[in-house]
Amino acid sequence: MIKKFLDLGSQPLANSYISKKNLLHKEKKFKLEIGFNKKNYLVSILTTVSKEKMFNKDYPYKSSESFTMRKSFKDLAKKIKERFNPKFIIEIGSNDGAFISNFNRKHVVGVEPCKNLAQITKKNKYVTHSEYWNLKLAKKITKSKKADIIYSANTLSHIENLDEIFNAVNNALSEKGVLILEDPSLLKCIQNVAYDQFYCEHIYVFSTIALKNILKKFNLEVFDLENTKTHGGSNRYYIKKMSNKNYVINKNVKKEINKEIKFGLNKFSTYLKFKKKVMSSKKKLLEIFNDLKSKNLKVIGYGATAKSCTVLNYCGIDRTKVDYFVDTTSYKINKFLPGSKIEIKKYKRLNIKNVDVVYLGAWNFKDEIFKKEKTFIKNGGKFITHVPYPKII
Ligand code: JHZ
Repeated sequence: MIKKFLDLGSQPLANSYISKKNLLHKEKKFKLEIGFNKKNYLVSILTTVSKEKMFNKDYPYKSSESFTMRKSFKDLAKKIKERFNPKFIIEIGSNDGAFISNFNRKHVVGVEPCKNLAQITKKNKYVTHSEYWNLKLAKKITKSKKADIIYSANTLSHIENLDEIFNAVNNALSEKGVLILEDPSLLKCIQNVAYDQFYCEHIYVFSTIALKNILKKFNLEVFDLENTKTHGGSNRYYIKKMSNKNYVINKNVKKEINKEIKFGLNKFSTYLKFKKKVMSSKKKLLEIFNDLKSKNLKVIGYGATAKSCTVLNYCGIDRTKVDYFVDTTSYKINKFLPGSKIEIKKYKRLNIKNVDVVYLGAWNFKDEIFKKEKTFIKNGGKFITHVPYPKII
């Protein structure tokens, strides 16, 4: 039933940054192929990696690293308080606490299997279960009361067994409770040729039409939806039990569904067109890098993202094309990007004296980065982005 439409080659684990002493070790690689399920419209990667290999005590990504994400979580927390006035919130994938830290400790519980991240919220006195979300854990957390809100951002797309997730959610959510999910939008990903949304951790990139089909099995339904700018364009879904008549279904749900169908997210041919665009994106990006090299310009990368791993390894971009990356995440500094083995250095404000062109690994934070680097831009510094098509800006 799942038909493959894209092959992004053999890829290392996207978040497995290499330390200097392991640089010569052979990296384990996995096929990165993407497929479309014609029955429920779900788009997924075809070879999955065990969750223990990806989400463990060494997980490098921290949501709080960016101002954009901190602001997005703060604004949402305010909205949730005003609209739902919840007394008991569970966050699945609480990371370093960027969302839960906006709530009173009495009202919120985090679930975070990556022990290094859970440690941060525990230290800040937030109840955190350092386990994978499942039915057993859901029952344990909601033994005395069910949740008013269950929130999960950029986590559901990382969990292979969706049945397990929604079974557990159904059990933990009160009858009048609301599940809020936030993940990159497939429509935006395809429209923007942002093929780097696909990597080992992103098992799914959801469309509303696929999510609707999955939720139906669990008697859950989307009653409201917001398009957000985070992570290159995401959807925030407000979901309730079908039996809960407290909320009417907002018109914008149908509107989004119509938009997706009009674009063709329910048709395999759309994904074949996407594949062609991805292939020409690779060609164009390589032309840009080769041209810069022929002019002897100094090129570095900005934001050693998980997404960059897909681009660098699919396009075959290595140290011969990009000198090094800069990143603010302490865990990544002085390590090397998986596969391409490009070094990651501690972020320092860009200076035209040291660098000519900067590849935006974190293109999803373009506005935040451009604001920060306005002097570099004013002095003639340039950036490369591959979204929505490779160009120098
Ligand atoms: P960012 C991760 O993906 C992994 P990545 C994960 N699988 C996922 O789904 C998303 O996050 C949510 C740095 N940076 O958010 C910080 C600067 O150095 O695009 C980060 O390393 N300076 C969980 O890795 C990276 O860029 C800056 O000014 O693709 C951004 O990573 C800013 C703004 C960021 O996610």
